[in-house]
Formats: sequence, C-alpha cells, structure tokens
Amino acid sequence: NLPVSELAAACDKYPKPEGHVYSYGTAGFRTQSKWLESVVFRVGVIAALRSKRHSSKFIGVMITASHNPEDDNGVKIVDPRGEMLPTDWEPYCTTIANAPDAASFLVALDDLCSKFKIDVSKPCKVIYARDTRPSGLALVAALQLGLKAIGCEAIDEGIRTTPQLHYLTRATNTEGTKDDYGVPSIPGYYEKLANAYKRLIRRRDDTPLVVDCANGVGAIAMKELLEYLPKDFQVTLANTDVFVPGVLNHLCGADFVKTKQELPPSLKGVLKPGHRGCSLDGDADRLMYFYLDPKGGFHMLDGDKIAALIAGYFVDKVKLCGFKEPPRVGVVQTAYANGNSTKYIQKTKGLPLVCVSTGVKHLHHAAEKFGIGIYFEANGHGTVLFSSDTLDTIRNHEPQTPTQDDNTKDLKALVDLINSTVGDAISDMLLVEVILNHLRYDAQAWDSLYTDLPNRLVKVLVRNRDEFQTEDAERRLTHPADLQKFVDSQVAKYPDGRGFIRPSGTEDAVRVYAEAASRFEADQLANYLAGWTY
Ligand code: 16G
Ligand code: ZN
Repeated sequence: NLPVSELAAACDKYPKPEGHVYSYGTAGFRTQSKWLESVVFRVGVIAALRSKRHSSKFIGVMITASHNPEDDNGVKIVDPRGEMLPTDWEPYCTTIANAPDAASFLVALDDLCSKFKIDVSKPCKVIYARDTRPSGLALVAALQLGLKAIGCEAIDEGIRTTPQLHYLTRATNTEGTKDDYGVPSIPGYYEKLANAYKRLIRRRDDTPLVVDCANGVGAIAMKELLEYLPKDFQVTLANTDVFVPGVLNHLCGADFVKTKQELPPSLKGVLKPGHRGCSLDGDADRLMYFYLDPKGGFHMLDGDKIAALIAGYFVDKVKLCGFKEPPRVGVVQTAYANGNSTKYIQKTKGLPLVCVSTGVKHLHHAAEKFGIGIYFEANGHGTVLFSSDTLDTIRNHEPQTPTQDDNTKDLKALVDLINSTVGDAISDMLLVEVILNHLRYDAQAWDSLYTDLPNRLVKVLVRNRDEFQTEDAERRLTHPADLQKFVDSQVAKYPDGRGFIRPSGTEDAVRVYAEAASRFEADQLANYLAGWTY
C-alpha cells in the first residue's frame, strides 16, 4: 500500500493555492513559478508511480519553462526511453494537481493506481534536472519531498538542458542492454556527440559560428561541449549570462528569432554578414539559424529549413550506402510549416510527408512510422528517429564498395550524433554543421533550397479557448460553427494563401496563422482572421 501518512503529511507542507486550476498540457504543467510548488511536489509522486508501473525503470522529471519568461516555470515527466508521458496519464496528472487537500490527493492517487493497475509494492526510481531559472531550487525541494514521501530512489542531475535529461533517462535505463543508448552521464553525452562529430566532419575552413545561448542553460552546455570538440570548431558564444536576473530569453533566443523574425539586438556587430548564427531557447531544445546578407538584411533559417536540409541529405546518404532494402525516409511537420517547405520536401525531393497536431508527442509518434523519420516544428524543435529495423539494417550491412563503406560509417556516426529522445538544439546544431560541411553549403546556399512564403502569426486572447476545436491536424476548425467558412472565404482571396486558427495548448489564447505570396497580403490575411476571432 501507499505510505498514506507520509504522503498526507508532505502534501500538507505544500498546500494547493486556492482557486488556481492546473492542467497537464503539451509541455507538462507550466505557469508562473509562484503557483508551482504544490504541483511539483505531486509530480514527484506521480513520476514515482509511473516508475512502479514501468517495472521500476527510471522516469525523468524536468523543471523548466523553456522559452517562456524567467518568472514562469514548469515541470514535465519523461518516460523510460526519453519520450513524453503518454496522453492517457495526462488527465490523471491534472486531477492530482488540482486536488484541494491531502485527503482528495490520496483519493486521486488511488484512482491512478487502479486505472493503470500499478503494483505499489514495487521499487521506484526518478532522475531529475532543472534549467537556470532562480525558482528552480525551491521547486526541486518540493519535488524531493514528494519523492521522499513515497520512498523513491532519486538522482539529482542539477542544472541541465531538457534534452540532456531525456538522454540521461534513456541511457540510464538501457545501460548494458542491446539498446544501450550511451554512457549514462553528462561526460558520456558530450563524448558521444563529439566523437560522432569528429568522425563526420571533413576539413573545416569555415567562418566562425555565432551561438546565441538565450542566457540559459544552453550556455553552460555549450561551454562544456567545446572541451570535447576539436579546436577548429570555431564558435563565438553570445548571451551567456546565466545567473544575471531578468535576462533569460529576453530579446534573444530561438523563440525571439522565430516570432520577431529579426536579429537579437545583442548580436549586432557580433554576427558578420555571410556568417552563420543560431539561437537556442531557454532549455536548449529549440534551434533557429540565421545569417545577414552583404547588405545586412536578416534571413532566418527555421525548423522547416533545417528539416529540408536534413531530409535531402539523408535521402541521398541512404542511396550511397547501397542497402538491399533501404529504409524509408519521411518527414513530419505541423500546420505551421511553411507551404514552400512542404512543396520542396514533397515535390522537389519526392519524400513522404505527414502533417500532425502541434506538440512534440504528436510529431515524435508520427515519425516513428518511418525507417528514418525527420520531424521538426517551424519553431525549431525537432530531431531524427531511426526505427529498430533501420538500426539493424545499418548494423548488418555489408558494403560492396569503398564508397558504400564510407557512407555506411557516416550513417552510423549520424545515429550517434543525433539525440533521438527529443529535439536537442546542440545535437541539431552539430548535425546542421556537419551537413553544410559535407555539401559545401554556406548559409545562403542552404537558404536557397526554397524561398519561404511570407507569413504572420498573431496571438488573440480569448476567454475560453476550449470553444475552439479543430480537425485535420489543426488545419480546420469544427467549432465555433461557421468560423471555418469565414476562414475559407478569406483565404480564397489570396494567391498562395493559407490560414488557420487553433487554440493554444499552453496559454489562454488562440493562434492565427496566415501565409500568402507577399508580406503585405500575409499580414492582411492574418489580421482579418484575427479580427473575426474577437
Ligand atoms: C509546447 C510544445 C511545442 C509546441 C508549443 C506550442 C513540447 C515539448 N513543446 O512548447 O512543441 O510548439 O507547445 O504551443 O511538446 P501552443 O500550443 O501554445 O501554440
Ligand atoms: Zn524549449
């Protein structure tokens, strides 16, 4: 049985704030940090139960609010293979977080245990980390109390990027097995990436790369990684003020670049025309590239451009290996993907492509259906998945020529370079650098794969976002009645026009997206659509 009195006593130390309603959404629980202590305490208990459910494997807990403001924070649960918590647990998490007192908290835990047939007598293990937010320390204390109350073995990984925690969770669980994912330590993570990078990179006589670390945990990880990389990997790290209050994600980082579509002011004069720059977000799971043209004009290379680059590269790589049955390379996008990126991947490259709802769990799931599945959100979150069949194919392949041999070795190293557990800005950055190096592309050559259709994203605050319901991977509304008809009638007026309205999964707002042949038209369409929503 559950240690009821310990759990009740601990629960009373972190009373749920009255009137506040929590929901386990796309990114776990996320809100202003001052509301989160009771939630994080309870997540500790849930994670321990999830471990019991999973034959006592390690479950990950990450405390972060990613690209959101510094005063926010959040918490999410990571499954044994580094994946997101399955959606059927989400409503139980929500109920447990909202239980008004210790007695109802215990009832909600019992419901979870009976629903998922959890054997509470099993041992449990949790591994956790947090980003650099000042509120993280108090939240870790709450988490620790939850873990202690239920008698959970725990590993504190301190301040780490979200993808590092995903890596550690999977590597810890697979150590010494057939699916061994790597040495389950932070040095093990850096060594895995750096060794793969060294195998892959050809002579590097390139311009230095500027990395905007968003003043977050990515700055720490980048500095540590550089110790493992060859000295000719020339980078300039910017926005590395990790412990200066108020600067995290402020006027910098991947989300700033994607939403403003401009250079972070702190990079003016740092990024030279023709050179590449990239921005990480606050927990280093999103990546945006960009460059300045000779006239100083800003050009963004977003998640779609990254996906196009990677997909084209992999499809050619696979051909060069000479497999008898080559793995099927496919791409997963969301409704936000630029129309011309979709066209490029499907028409120019002839690759299968599917569109799914926003959120990593949807993309990840769809990408698992390909032999090599490349998924990216336009916002820069993404990775590449290799099916177990594909891994077997690569492992057992007997190349017939030196070229095939060389390319197969490359492919093996690419598997190691990529953090397949979740989008990882640092691993993705190394992957992009390797591909550009192999193709001898500079930023402009990469950018010219296709031209982005001008687009605009508008946020509209609404009283109840639940009134907005969608179908067809969030591309069409079913509710409110007739709103989709209005969207269709507006979109039809614009050449290359496309637009949709979807409820946010993380804020009380709906998002309106529009793209069209010109900047003026994209803005106009977005504004019309947003106007109706009011
Ligand atoms: C979360 C998602 C991200 C998505 C965003 C959309 C994960 C780990 N993160 O941050 O992938 O793009 O939500 O937010 O799934 P929205 O629903 O508010 O537009
Ligand atoms: Zn993030």
